[in-house]
Amino acid sequence: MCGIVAAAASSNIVSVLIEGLKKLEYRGYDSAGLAVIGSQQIERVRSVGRVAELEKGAAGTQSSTGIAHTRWATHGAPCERNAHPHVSGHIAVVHNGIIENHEALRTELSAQGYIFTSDTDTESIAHLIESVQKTEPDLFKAVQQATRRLIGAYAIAVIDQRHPGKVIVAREGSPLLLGVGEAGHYAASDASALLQVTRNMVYLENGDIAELGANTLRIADAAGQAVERPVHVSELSAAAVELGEYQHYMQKEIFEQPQALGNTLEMIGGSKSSQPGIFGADAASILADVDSILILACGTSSHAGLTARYWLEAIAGVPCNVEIASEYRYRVSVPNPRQLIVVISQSGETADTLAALQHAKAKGQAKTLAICNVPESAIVRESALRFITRAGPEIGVASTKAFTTQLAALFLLTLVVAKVKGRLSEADEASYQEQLRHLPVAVNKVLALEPAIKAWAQRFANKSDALFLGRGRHYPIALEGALKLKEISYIHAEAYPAGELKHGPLALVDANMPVITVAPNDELLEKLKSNLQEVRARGGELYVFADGDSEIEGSEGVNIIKLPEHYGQLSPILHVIPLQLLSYHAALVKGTDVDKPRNLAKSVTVE
Ligand code: HGA
Repeated sequence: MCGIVAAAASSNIVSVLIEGLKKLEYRGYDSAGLAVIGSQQIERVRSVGRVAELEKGAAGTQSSTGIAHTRWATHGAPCERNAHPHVSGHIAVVHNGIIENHEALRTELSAQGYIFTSDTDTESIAHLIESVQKTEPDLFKAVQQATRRLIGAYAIAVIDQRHPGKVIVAREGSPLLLGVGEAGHYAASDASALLQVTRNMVYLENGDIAELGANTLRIADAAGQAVERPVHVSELSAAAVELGEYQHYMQKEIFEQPQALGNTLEMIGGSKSSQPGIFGADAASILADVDSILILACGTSSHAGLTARYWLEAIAGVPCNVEIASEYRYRVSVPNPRQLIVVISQSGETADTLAALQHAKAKGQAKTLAICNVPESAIVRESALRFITRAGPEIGVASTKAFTTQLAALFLLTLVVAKVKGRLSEADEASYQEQLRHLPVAVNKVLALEPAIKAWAQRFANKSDALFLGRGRHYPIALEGALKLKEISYIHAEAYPAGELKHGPLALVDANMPVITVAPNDELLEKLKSNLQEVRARGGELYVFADGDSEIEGSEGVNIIKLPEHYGQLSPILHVIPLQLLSYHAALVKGTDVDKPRNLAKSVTVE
């Protein structure tokens, strides 16, 4: 999604803006632009495509004050005319979010004589601020007044040629944080863009407006009162967002999974592993009274939720439902104050998941838990309980290590709920803990299967469709495998519970349809084998991921890779890894942009 970088400093900031945008590239974008206070007038450079293009166009531009943007189009095609910043008179604006009343504003401002040169909702913000300035020349106050008229979500940064040395930023719904550096003040959509200049970050609240100068910073809250927001020292390591020896972030992140899981499980160690306190100080009392669980999430995170449903009902004996956040937030549902709402999001800024959380709370559901990879994110701040996965920054758009660490967190939740409810025997607890501790080693062994998986990928990368099958707690893993393949290789893929095959999808099976099957050695394997026969009987080519101790052998049309260990309840965490590698290698064969697949964005901060 869109990325914002802004700076007001004592020396030239153009390279800071460009470097910042490069760090935000992972969010996904289609065009980029920047505007700076020039010697005579605002100087603006925009380009379609990569930030590297913008960098060329901005060569020679110098200023100590400026704003920059990577755009992921929501209103108006991705083209230079629609790229941000948008200019009105002396001012320039960049924006992340959606202004829902932009049509009404466009009509009103056009009637005042403003000429719109883009199709974006954002341009109405620029003209609105300019129009307010006719009666309110103070830029800070003008932005304050203008934002009160905006309906929707926004993070904006504004400069005005008549107020050199100042950047005004504001946020409502969309992410924006400030950096307090030695030589200036900065703003960005996430901390990775600002690590080049400072580790001191200030997180803005919804409704906040801030004025950044080289040596000054002031913030007003939604009510217009001056406020101090605490400075956090970011623990993000600059190296964590570098590619290092890898060709792609997705590849790096797949191979970081043993470490990410180790880090996520590190704080648990020993007998404390099933203690409620790992979810927050109030977890014991909140969980004791819980009678059911509702998991709300989008995309890959929803697949983590679907897997956890099998664990929560089988191990903890608590009824669990999983719902797509964008569905839940708009449907009439029956609130249950004793239900635990679990929201899952890598970034913690996913617009639909955040809105679903707020919707649940507004309906009186106060028992909320966030599972998230970003400690300071909105979803974490707004939940009663929290578990921070320690996957480290995930840059590839297709989620990998965030997913497996979410699964680890959800398994811990299962153990804690089971224990609070008196449904976890000491022996089971000890055995699950042992499996968790061993998980990084087990994942490493699965990663070692890469050469065989790569060979498979070469064979079916030229197919246009693929079917994924799984059963039980591995059905969501089949869903995740299909999603990964779609996202980065653009091969159409669908996942079904294997038992559903004969209820429809079998009609699609022929020699051109690879059928990828997640087939661990669990209680459903024999049933699954029958489903595989149904595929073979129709000439379908099977690619089966089994376990080392399974009695299942390869034959004509049946390709088998065996995972070294059979991992019981935690097996979904291992079985998703070959599917990640399969999509990655299929995408490499197809030559797609693995880390930034077309049309997609990383932090989905718009609805
Ligand atoms: N609505 C604006 C900004 C889009 C955005 O925030 N994407 O993440 C536009 O379409 O330009």
